[in-house]
Amino acid sequence: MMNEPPDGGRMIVLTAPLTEAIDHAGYFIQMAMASLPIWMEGIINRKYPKWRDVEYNEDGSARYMPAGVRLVEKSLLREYRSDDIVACFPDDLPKFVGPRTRVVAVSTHNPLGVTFAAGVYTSIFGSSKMPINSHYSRQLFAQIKASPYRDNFKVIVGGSGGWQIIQTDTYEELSIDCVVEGRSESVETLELFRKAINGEELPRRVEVKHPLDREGILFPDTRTTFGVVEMTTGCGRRCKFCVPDLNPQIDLPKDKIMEAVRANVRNGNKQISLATEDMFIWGQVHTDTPFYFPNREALVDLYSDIVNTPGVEQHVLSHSTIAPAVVDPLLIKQLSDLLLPKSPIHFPYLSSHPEKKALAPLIGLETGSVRMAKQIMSSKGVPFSIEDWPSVVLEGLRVLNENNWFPAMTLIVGNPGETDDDVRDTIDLIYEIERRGLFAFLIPSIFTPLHDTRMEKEKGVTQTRQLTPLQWQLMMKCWKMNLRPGQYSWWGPMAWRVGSIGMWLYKLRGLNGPNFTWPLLMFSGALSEKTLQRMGKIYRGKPLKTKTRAELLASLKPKDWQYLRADNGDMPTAGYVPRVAEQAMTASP
Ligand code: B12
Ligand code: SF4
Repeated sequence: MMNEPPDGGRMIVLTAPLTEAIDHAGYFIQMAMASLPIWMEGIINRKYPKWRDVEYNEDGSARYMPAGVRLVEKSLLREYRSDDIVACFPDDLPKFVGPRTRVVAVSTHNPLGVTFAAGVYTSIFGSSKMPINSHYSRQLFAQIKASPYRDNFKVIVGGSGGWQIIQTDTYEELSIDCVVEGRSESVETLELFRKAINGEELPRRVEVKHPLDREGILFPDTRTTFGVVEMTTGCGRRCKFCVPDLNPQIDLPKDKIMEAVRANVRNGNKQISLATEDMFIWGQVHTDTPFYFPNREALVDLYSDIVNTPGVEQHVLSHSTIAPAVVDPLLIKQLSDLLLPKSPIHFPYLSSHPEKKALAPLIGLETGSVRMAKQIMSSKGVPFSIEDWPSVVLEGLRVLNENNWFPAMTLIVGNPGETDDDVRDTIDLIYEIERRGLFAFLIPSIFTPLHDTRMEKEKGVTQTRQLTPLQWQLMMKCWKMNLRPGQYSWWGPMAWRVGSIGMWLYKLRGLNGPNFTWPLLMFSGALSEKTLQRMGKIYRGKPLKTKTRAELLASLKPKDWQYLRADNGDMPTAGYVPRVAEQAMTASP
């Protein structure tokens, strides 16, 4: 930061790490950069040579920024003039940070890569602390630290990854004055900016309140990265490890959502994605119907208006739960008819759509062990009993796959108290997915106690070397199954065999310990699973006998039957005696 900006800089400068701000190539590139270590950046560069080419407004400010930055901007505009505030990409900080600057505010999703999924893959590959995204986040903080005006301004950090700074106590190292936990709309956040502008000392950490109703949430009126527009906050299923569920359950008003969609399009965005923990609660929050019976008409109406907005060429789903697919398969079908034509995702070997399009929301599977599920997420499958979790997963996935939804499903490995039996139960479910020809992109991650959750103080597995052979096997089996659609070429399987064994010899053997060896051989396909089982080196899941959709519906409490839609079929009838939850398994093949 050598040259002084001609106007003395802006009073408030907002930014985010480059890797979190780019609006290029869709969600996957950012997820990959959160998980791959920096030494693998070349792969991203080769696949997406233009990923660093960002777009600008005329004044040099960022054409797009993550939705979090946009809301901080919007929140501040309630009190400050627009020419006092700018949102810019990291490389452009020298254009805007000057003697006038009093606050540099950074929004970050995952600055140090210590969250679930992201941490585990970098640690498998050897450098647990430096995913690509983390490298760029640190670079941003280093740039701010080196500013010649650093003594004149305060650095405030917020966003869903702020807790990582608190937990690792990296304030000094990264030159951060204050981390805000919570939303920018809150009056406490504004108060903090006021203090910073007055040059007052800031507390290290501030927890601010979440708005309790729809009216308290602001919407972006400029372009957001990937066209992210909030749809809901909170969730309601109360999983113990979950952060977003700690927020109040709110579904945001359609007119505001649509305004933000139009604002994105006006500013050149062709893609929209509604941010939510569970898209299916929208339209059913605080109504007379429990939120876990989706409001089909409202959802179809909302998504229809979004994809039919002139200028919206692409739409991607974010998060959802799986039980709604069992509750209302027709809703899934109707949404597919609407959303598939605008989906940028293609699964040539899986999709039955004429253009091979697919939908891929992120859904939590977490565990196949009912014992574990009861402990950590007893309401994950409501309205169904958690006893039926494996059935809900399999039936939900069947409905989704039939409609060309191929979700990314997360699994948590190494939950506190997880036994070999629990892992075996999860492996059983994964094999059952394979046996039934179902497909989900399975993303196992090592349990990470997230700040403020009800599992914050609990400890599971902390390093890949601590994983048991079964836990490794579960991870590698998931990855092996993920590669199925990519293995239809003659060279695919061979490349994997040679590649994985080479990688093991070169780097991974020492890092991940001996428990990793046989599961890796299983993953590579160098030895068949049957052979490995005969050698006693792996466990091949046993077939599961689970409930059908009709049996699942019949197991609901009769008072809930009124919320089922008859046009889906399988309606329970009075006098039906549901089977006892059948966890019985037949013998191993
Ligand atoms: C859309 C989304 C994505 C998208 C796009 C992200 C982007 N760059 O825009 C994609 C798919 C790429 C993505 C990727 C990942 N994501 Co994500 N993502 C989301 C999601 C659904 C919405 C985020 C969002 O934009 N919300 C709307 C905005 C307005 O909310 P916000 O950013 O939190 O901002 C508010 C406050 O935090 C605050 N605020 C924000 N910034 C600042 C700054 C200051 C200074 C202040 C004062 C306040 C403040 O004010 C805002 C409201 O007014 C959330 C879940 C959720 N509902 O939040 C998960 C979520 C944030 N993601 C999560 C995770 C784990 C990831 C990945 C690590 C997953 C993976 N393994 O690949 C990666 C990391 C990506 C990276 N670059 O490192 C976790 C975060 C966990 C954590 N950090 O502790 C969440 C909470 C999902 C979950 N249920 O667990 N994600
Ligand atoms: S279903 Fe997902 S978002 Fe909802 S509480 Fe559980 S983990 Fe959180």
